[in-house]
Amino acid sequence: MTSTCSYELGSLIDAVKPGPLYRAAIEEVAESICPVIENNKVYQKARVFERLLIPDRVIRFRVEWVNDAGGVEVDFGWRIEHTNVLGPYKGGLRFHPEVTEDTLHFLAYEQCFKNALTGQPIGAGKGGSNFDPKGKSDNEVMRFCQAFMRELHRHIGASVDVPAGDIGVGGREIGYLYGQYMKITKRRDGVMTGKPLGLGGLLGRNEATGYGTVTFAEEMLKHAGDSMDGKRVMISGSGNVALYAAELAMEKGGCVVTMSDSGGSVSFSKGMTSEQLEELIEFKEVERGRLKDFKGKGMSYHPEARPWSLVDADVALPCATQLEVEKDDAGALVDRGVKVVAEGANMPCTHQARAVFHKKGILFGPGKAANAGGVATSCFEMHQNASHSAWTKERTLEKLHGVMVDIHEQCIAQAPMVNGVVDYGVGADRGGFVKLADAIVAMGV
Ligand code: NDP
Ligand code: 2IT
Repeated sequence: MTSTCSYELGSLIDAVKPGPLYRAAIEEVAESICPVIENNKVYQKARVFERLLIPDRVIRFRVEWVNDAGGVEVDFGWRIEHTNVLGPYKGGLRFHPEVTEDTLHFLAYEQCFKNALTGQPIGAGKGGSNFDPKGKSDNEVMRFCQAFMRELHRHIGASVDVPAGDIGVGGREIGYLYGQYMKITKRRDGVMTGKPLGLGGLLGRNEATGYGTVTFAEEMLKHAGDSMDGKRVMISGSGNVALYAAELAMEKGGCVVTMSDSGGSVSFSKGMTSEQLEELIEFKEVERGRLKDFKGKGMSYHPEARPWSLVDADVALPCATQLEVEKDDAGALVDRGVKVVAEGANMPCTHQARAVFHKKGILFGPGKAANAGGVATSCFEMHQNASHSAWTKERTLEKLHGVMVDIHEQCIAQAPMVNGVVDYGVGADRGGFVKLADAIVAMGV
């Protein structure tokens, strides 16, 4: 890929020795932005690409806590503060047994470009732990979160570093984390976003990522002279992003035909009804159940299956995790009739899957653009907290809509056409990069 770039990026990437996920994220961006750097001596002189490869700092710590049986548990904790050139470090925390430093490096890097695209004053970071909340009691989750914050509180601040949720970290976890922060520091300054409403959370933040993804997909459809109305929509995941993507897709006249979790997928022969979605939200958010135990009319459960080959669809929204759409899955999506893919998750489609979409003329909305509504709305929560005010849900959702339309426009402005379709992947990378690069140049060395 970088072999065609006259500005030598390949060896710079090798020097950083990224893990496989971080390497995939870097290489994708490098390919997109190479022409921008080649044509800009100022960026070359300031070495902006290199300066974005190495995070400002990586904080790694031990999290020790006591389980319900009285045993001592020990986990890793991380916070990667990637760049604060555009604003305070900003990005979620992920609690999942497969989390490694490589996972968080890739997520923090993606966050740089995504946050830049939002047009909000936010830098980029990511954190988390290999702790697995699944199967843990509420008290165990609380004790883990308190232990995590015992160290994290030293590093964060409302204008320094503002964490939020991600996989395995929702309102419950943010409540425990922020509660512990308040106890230790006696501050209630909104240092985390995605907070429960009583702790200063924002109406609409819960919905924001999924709603934003659907809004982005709809903008892609509109640009191609179409709409969401009547479309069959395949969704993966059944967590925060997936559930609210389903809600807005249905509100816009779409017919949701699949959902999934790490155990398998469900398909809906005539589309999920709004009653079923309401039950699923309760089942997942409150009862914390598994999809295999979620039963309903017109539903089939497919153990250990991804959704992509199960049913015909027009639109696919991967909203679970990274690398969940591989080359063969992309082929299956094409065979099933999908014309638009928008990533609710971070990097769910592999490079090879993206190549299939490009070759087949499928419209592809990368996560950096399509799921940016979550972090943009987090920034609204920061505004709300800093101004000691209370926003209405309508105000939040209206502003979220504006941000997503604007990101779509930025992508269009920067994107080349490939096989007659807009290359949103390149558009998003270039749009985010130029903002970061200009700020890095302005900052000096
Ligand atoms: P949740 O923890 O709420 O939900 C995650 C969903 O994905 C669950 O259904 C989970 O199933 C499934 N999942 C997780 N890991 C795997 C896996 N290895 N294989 C198959 N399924 C899996 O997380 P979110 O909805 O918040 O996050 C989903 C994605 O969206 C992530 O990529 C995240 O980085 C991204 N994102 C989230 C934002 C947010 O605001 N929350 C903002 C922007 C992006 P199970 O319960 O069985 O594990
Ligand atoms: O990947 C993401 O953008 C998130 N998990 C949300 C980050 C945030 O700070 O709201």
